[in-house]
Amino acid sequence: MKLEKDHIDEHNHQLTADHKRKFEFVADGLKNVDAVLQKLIAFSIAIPSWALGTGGTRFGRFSGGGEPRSLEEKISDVGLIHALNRSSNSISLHIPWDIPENASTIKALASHYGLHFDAVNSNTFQDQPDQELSYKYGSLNHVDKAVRQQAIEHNIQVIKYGVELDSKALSVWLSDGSNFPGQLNMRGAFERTYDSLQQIYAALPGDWKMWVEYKPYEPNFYSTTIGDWGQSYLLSSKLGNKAQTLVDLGHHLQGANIEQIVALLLMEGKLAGFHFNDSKYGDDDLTVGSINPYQLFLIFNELVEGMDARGMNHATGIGWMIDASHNIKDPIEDLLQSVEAIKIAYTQALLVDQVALKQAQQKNDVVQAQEILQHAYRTDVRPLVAQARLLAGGALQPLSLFRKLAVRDNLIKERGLKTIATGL
Ligand SMILES: [Mn+2]
Repeated sequence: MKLEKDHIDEHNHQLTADHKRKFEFVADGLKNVDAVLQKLIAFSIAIPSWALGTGGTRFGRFSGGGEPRSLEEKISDVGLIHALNRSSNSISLHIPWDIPENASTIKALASHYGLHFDAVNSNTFQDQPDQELSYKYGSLNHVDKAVRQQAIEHNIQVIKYGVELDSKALSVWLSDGSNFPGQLNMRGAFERTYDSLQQIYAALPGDWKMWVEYKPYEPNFYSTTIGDWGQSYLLSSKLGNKAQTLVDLGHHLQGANIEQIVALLLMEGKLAGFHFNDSKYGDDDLTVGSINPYQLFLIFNELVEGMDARGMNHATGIGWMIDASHNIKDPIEDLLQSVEAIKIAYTQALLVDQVALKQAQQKNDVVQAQEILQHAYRTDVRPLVAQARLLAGGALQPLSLFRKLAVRDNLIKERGLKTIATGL
């Protein structure tokens, strides 16, 4: 289904008076409104190809209907999201769930919707039907060289797919690890992983990056070979400048201070980017901002301050991607909510008075420092985000327009009720 410009214009027209009043109220108190709006217009978040279908639980999967049946339909769904919010201009592919059979056709289709391809993701955490050797006991850290070789070759194949699509990064997440003490020699597992990654790194084109993701547990429950940011940082440092650490918000033990991790990785030039989601207990992969929006704001505060300190472009300096998957929401509605939550947190961070905050820190004025942060966090910035979207040609209220146009019903009519998208 393609969204017509008339739909958006009519929707915006109906909401203009109310929006204008709210925007002027919040803009009135700000010094740098135009600069904030320009940054918001430039800021875009990649949509992963696996988030467009309803995700599964360990116990079952409940399709919502009208799910994309092919890569082409996934691109069409991202195109729809981008037309509504003008902030989702790229798609991140997972290989082999979404193999681009004909790269030039796929690229042309994406560009028809104003999209390009973000990082490509390899998969050595499950066996594919035609696969010779199993990853049951690991992939890049496997004790058998032949299994490692198979996993290395898969990653190199993923790079080749990415090159055809003009991607610029390979994202590597491994489930390698052990379920029980004694199962693995930890040092040996790390060294084998490093050796395998070196061979993949050698196959990266000159302008590419390797993003090394970490995760403390699940599916392995005793040790994960790249278990935390220190282990990822160690690998990416040993590998070289093209390797960086990828932070997935759900991949931390409870209570971890993610904003501090982010601040230090950024300081070292080793922050690859983000996989956004939210969680209460573990790697829950819930909608961004649904559980702990204050943490998201604090992370963005470190990002904005740290990127400005290094003279980095907020929009392009690191990778921004959603990595969520759940089973009860309409996937497109969920992604619209996620992008909105990210943009709200980013806007709030842009409003932090960094000069005053530094002065308060210098004077050890703890109370004032908290006031400054929370003043920004408690500002209702939604009219600013909406105004940026309006200027960029999007809908003032993407979610309500999606519902008003009965997009999902149309997709079900087109694709059927029992469709299931590839993915977990
Ligand atoms: Mn992730």
